[in-house]
Amino acid sequence: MNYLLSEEQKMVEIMVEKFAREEIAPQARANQAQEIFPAEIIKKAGALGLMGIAYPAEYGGSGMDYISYMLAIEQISRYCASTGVIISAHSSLCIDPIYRFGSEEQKQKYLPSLCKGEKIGCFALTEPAAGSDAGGLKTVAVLANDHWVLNGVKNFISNACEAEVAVIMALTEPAQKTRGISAFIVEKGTPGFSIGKKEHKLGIGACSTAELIFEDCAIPKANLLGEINKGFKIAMITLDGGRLGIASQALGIARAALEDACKYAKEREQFNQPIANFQAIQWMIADMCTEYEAAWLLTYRASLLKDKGVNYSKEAAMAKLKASETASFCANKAMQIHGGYGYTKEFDVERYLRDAKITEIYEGTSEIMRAIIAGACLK
Ligand code: COS
Repeated sequence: MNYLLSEEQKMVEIMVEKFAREEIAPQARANQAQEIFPAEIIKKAGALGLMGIAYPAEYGGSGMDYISYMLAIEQISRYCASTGVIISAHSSLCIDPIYRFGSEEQKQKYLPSLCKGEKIGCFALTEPAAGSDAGGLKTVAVLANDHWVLNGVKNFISNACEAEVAVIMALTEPAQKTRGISAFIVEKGTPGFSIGKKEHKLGIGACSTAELIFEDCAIPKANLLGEINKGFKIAMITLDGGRLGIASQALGIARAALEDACKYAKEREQFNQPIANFQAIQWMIADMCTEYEAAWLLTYRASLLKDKGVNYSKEAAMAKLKASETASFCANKAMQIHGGYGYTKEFDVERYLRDAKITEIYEGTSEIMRAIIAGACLK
C-alpha cells in the first residue's frame, strides 16, 4: 500500500518496523506473560521520537502527522500489542487533550516530558458504573478556595501504574450531566491520589490496567483543562483520536496473524504437501488479507481526516470497528491454520487472539462504534 504514503511516512514505517522487530519482539512474550512494563523499550521509543509523534517540536514532539502515528502504532503492535497500547493511550489520550485544550502554560509544563517519554500519561473517564455510558460518571470536583478537590474512583485505566500525568474527567455541575463534566490534569504524588486494584487480564499484560482513587485530592485551580463544564466534549474528541490508535494497534495484530499464518501454511506439511496447497487454507488467507487491507484503508482515511482537521468521529468509529473485528478474525483464523500447535504457547498466535479481543472493547465497544456510525447515518 506504499503508493498511498509519502516518502517521510514510508521512512517512519521502515524505521519503526526495525525498532519493533529488533528491540520489542524479543521481550514481547515474556513481558506479556509476566505483566512487566517495558520501561527500557519506552525509554528507547522516547529517544526515537515515538512517544509524541504527532506533536510539534516546540513541545518536544516529532512534528509528524497522524498517518505516521498510525503506521508507528501498527508496526509496534505487530510485534507487541501491549507496547502499542502503552504508547497509544499515552499519546492519544493524555498528550492529545493537553495539546488541543491546554493553556500555553499547561502545554509548556506537561508536553515536553510526555512527548519525550520521560513521563508516562493516562486518561481517566471510565468508572465502575460509567463504561459505555461515559456520561454517567460519579467522580466530583468541587472548587474550594484556590483548589479543585476531587473525590471518586476511576477504573480500567491503561498505564495507571506508571503514569505521572493523568487527564481526569469529573463532575463540576452534577445536575447538568454531560454538560456538567470538566477535565483536569492531576499529577502522580498529589496527596489524596492513589492507585487501587490492578487488573490481571486475558491479554496486553505488559500494559498496566488499574483503578485511580481520589480522596479529597486537592489540585491547583490552574489544573482545569479547557473550559469548565466542557469536559465531556473534550473526552469525546479525545476518544475519536484514541480510536485511531486502537484501530492501528488492531491492524498490527491482524497483520502479525496473517504473516504467521502464511509462514506456517508454507512450512507445515500434511498429506505429503504444504498445507498452503489446500484451498481451505488459501481461502482463509485470502479473507484475512482482504479484511486487513479494508481495515487499513479505513484507518488511513480516518487518520487523513484528523490530519486535515475536519470532523472524523464516524470515520474513526468505522476504522476502530472494522480493525478490531479484523484483528480477532485474523487471529482466530491464524490459530485454526496452526491447528493444535497454535493453541500452545510455543507460537504467538494464541497471544494475538488474546490481545485482539480487547480492541473490540476498550475506547468504545463495537456496539458503541455501531451506535456512533448509525447515529451519523441517520442524522
Ligand atoms: N465530538 C464532539 N462532541 C461530541 C462527540 C464527539 N465525538 N460525541 C458526543 N459529543 C457531544 C454531543 O454533541 C453532545 O453535545 P451537547 O451537550 O452540546 O448537545 C454531548 O457530547 C453529549 O453527547 P451525547 O448526547 O451523544 O452523549 P451520550 O451520553 O448519549 O453518549 C456515547 C454518547 C455513547 C457516544 C459516549 O458515551 C461514548 O463514546 N461512550 C463510550 C465511552 C468509551 O469509549 N469508553 C471507553 C473508555 S475511555 S478509554
